[in-house]
Amino acid sequence: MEQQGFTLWLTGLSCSGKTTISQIVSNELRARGLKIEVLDGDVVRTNLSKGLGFSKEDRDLNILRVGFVAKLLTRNGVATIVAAISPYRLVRDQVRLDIGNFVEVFVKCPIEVCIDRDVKGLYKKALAGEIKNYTGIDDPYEEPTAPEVVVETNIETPQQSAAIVIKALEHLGYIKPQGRSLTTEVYSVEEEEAVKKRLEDLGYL
Ligand code: ADX
Repeated sequence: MEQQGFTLWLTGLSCSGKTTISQIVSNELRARGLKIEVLDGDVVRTNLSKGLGFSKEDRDLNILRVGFVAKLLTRNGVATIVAAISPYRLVRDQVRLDIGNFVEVFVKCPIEVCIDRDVKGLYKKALAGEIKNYTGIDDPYEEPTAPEVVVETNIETPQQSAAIVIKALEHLGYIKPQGRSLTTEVYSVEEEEAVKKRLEDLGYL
């Protein structure tokens, strides 16, 4: 059977864990033999969206461009993973409609934890007023109202969050269920229980 394309869209604050989860998920899907492309905000902004800033207009334009590419890939059977803050609900819903096979993942993490992580030191600059319009500081983030998946990266390990995403894709019928994950199968009994509990909460078990 030919692979069905879909777009897995990870939205969430900066430092919430979108890139980390997208890497684990893409490795797992690749290991299962799927064709994969990852469109990561940080990378896209160095080429496809080079020159765009962080006003609402520029962010929406960025998301529409990424959405357009994701649509082309999706209709050609590629498992497409997008990792972008995508803070505005309306444009996220617009690309959802346009793409069709769309799985929205809310990568949820309290802003305090994101500030604590501050991988690139940009929150520090934003809090010092050196960067303006930083998402979560002085710029909005509109949480999804009906995402297909929610992962909580302040209480789950990246492996657990990735496992929840994979299970959701299986549940939604985009990928074939597989007894054992090839790359996410590294957690303990306690972690396995936590994943199971989350999937039950999501209504997937
Ligand atoms: S989006 O809002 O248009 O979806 P995107 O995911 O592409 O954002 O880019 C976010 C990345 O840009 C962050 O990871 C961060 O490194 C960097 N960045 C620079 N300025 C800002 C800002 N004002 N707000 C958010 N992220 C910023």
